Amino acid sequence: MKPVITAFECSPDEGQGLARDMRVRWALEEVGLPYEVRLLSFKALKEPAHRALNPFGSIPTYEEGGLALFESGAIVLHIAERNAGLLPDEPGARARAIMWMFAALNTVEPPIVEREQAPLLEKHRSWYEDHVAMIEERVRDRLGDLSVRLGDADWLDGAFSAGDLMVVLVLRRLDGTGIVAEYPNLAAYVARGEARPAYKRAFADQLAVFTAARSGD
Ligand code: GTB
Repeated sequence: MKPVITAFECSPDEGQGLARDMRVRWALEEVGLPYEVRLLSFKALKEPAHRALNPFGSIPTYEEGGLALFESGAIVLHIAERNAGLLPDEPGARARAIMWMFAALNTVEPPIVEREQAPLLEKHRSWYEDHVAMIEERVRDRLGDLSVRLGDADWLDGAFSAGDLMVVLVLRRLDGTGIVAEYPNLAAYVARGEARPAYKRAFADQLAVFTAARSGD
């Protein structure tokens, strides 16, 4: 039986692949696991049927037989642990790949999400410009450190892993800000991720959902 994931029926990112179902789609494509997608409206997200799967009423979720998971990081880790292609076999390298997944979600992503949300929540405030500048400094701190660690390597720790998948997609959330371009090795790293055939398939699939929703408007 194919796993079933959930995604927005009409994503607010207009198919740019910035919503978190992209992480799960890309992971499933990397390991070659066919899957189905259940599309949800914003209203359906908050209904009891979906909250039974995810108490926070958000996407993505993942169902496989009797197992139901939420949290994109937990879902990608589950996929990566059970299928070859996203985690090295050698125990130390495997632990480090998982460490990079956590670094993406717990260390790199938080100021990026804050940067993303500031215009939506605070634009009318007198201190808005100063606050955005302060958040962007925190984002640059993280990217500067990441850039130094990556150096001229292709991936963060040897072969491409679930850690790179997470870091690439977290950095993509800065699209449109110009900040990643300030670190040419990180910009090239993101481009390498986007060039992977599995990424392209995942991106095309989520874009097709948005395009179909638009054409039905
Ligand atoms: N920590 C959870 C995870 O990693 O799975 C976070 C899940 C989450 O926030 N999901 C969002 C959601 O369902 C979608 S991805 N939000 C609806 C709700 O909670 O009511 C976040 C997202 C949304 C839109 C854009 N965008 O338009 O660019 C980017 C990212």
